[in-house]
Amino acid sequence: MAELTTLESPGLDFKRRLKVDLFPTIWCPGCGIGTIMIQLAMVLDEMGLDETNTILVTGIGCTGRMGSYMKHESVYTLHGRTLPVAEAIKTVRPEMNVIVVSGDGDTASIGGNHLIHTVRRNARLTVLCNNNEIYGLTGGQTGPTTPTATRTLSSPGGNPNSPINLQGLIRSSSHAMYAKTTVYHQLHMRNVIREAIEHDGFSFVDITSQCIENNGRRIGFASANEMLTFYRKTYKRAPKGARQLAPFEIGVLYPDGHPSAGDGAAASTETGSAGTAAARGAAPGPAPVREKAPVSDEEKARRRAESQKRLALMARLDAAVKLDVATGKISLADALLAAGIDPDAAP
Ligand SMILES: Cc1ncc(C[n+]2csc(CCOP(=O)(O)OP(=O)(O)O)c2C)c(N)n1
Ligand code: SF4
Ligand SMILES: [Mg+2]
Repeated sequence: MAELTTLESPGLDFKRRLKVDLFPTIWCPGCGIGTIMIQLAMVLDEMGLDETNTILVTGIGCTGRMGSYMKHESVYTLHGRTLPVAEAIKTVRPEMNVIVVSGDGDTASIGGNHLIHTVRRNARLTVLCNNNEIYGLTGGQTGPTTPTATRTLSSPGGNPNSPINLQGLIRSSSHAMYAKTTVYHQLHMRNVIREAIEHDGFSFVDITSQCIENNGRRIGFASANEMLTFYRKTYKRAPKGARQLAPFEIGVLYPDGHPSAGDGAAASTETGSAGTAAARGAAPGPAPVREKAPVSDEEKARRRAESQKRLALMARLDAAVKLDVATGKISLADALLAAGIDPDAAP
């Protein structure tokens, strides 16, 4: 049986990963966090990951509220302490998939020391960092990824400091995978979240997203839509084969020697946070290139059916085997064979 790997047509099945009865969420209208949650739910659903094999760990901040809206066991840790908690869970329950969802402040400021050492130890975790370049929850103070010169609640004259170089920090480990994406580039985000979960080592997805209320309006954006348009016009896919992402490039950087290394990014000597505010005055780039050719309705229906069949088959596997399939350790076909399940027989 051919291996089924589509991600393009998830349908609405991902809703089963969400506590929709708790909606509307606490997040401001137009906040980027909800988009990240939907994309994560889609990936989990596509991969067949559920509460039996996947745990979420979140920190304090607007981003940290995500755990309460998802149908997974989740730990709402102290501010800055997601990583030691996540690593402890992974240590005692290595068969579980552990996904950290945290803000840029939580991850790189108060949690920065943990980040250095979790990367160094190559903990088998995936971090989704909602990088809104601000302390959102507390009203919009300067954070570690706030670009230089950005006006914030705590730096009304403009941030005098340089943002932390997350890419460089993560890539200081020879094992870690680093991906950059944005809330505008939803298909790209979905694909890199999946790749990060599949990565056998520490993986970090740095997601530029909008905090319209406590950052965007202060730096001149009238709406969340304006911020998304800015991401669309400014961020470009990195060329294939490079080993570093330039500012405003999205892509994936794998460890050296990884089969996919060299597929993701552009060569550049510049690093660090690209900077929403700093780039506001820059001339807009050329019109963005579509991420993929349009897909016909027939093709979408075929992929949806394929995806549903995969999910139905995944549901018949033990949780541990399901996790191995979802993270690419074995193929679905091999797992079914080992379990004595005929993929073409009715369940
Ligand atoms: C130990 C501790 N220090 C400080 C705070 C106050 N605090 C709560 S959230 C937060 C920053 C949130 O920013 P970020 O992590 O980027 O998350 P966002 O709200 O932007 O999603 C701070 C400083 C706290 N709750 N606990
Ligand atoms: S304050 Fe900012 S990050 Fe927090 S919910 Fe509102 S828009 Fe989102
Ligand atoms: Mg933040």
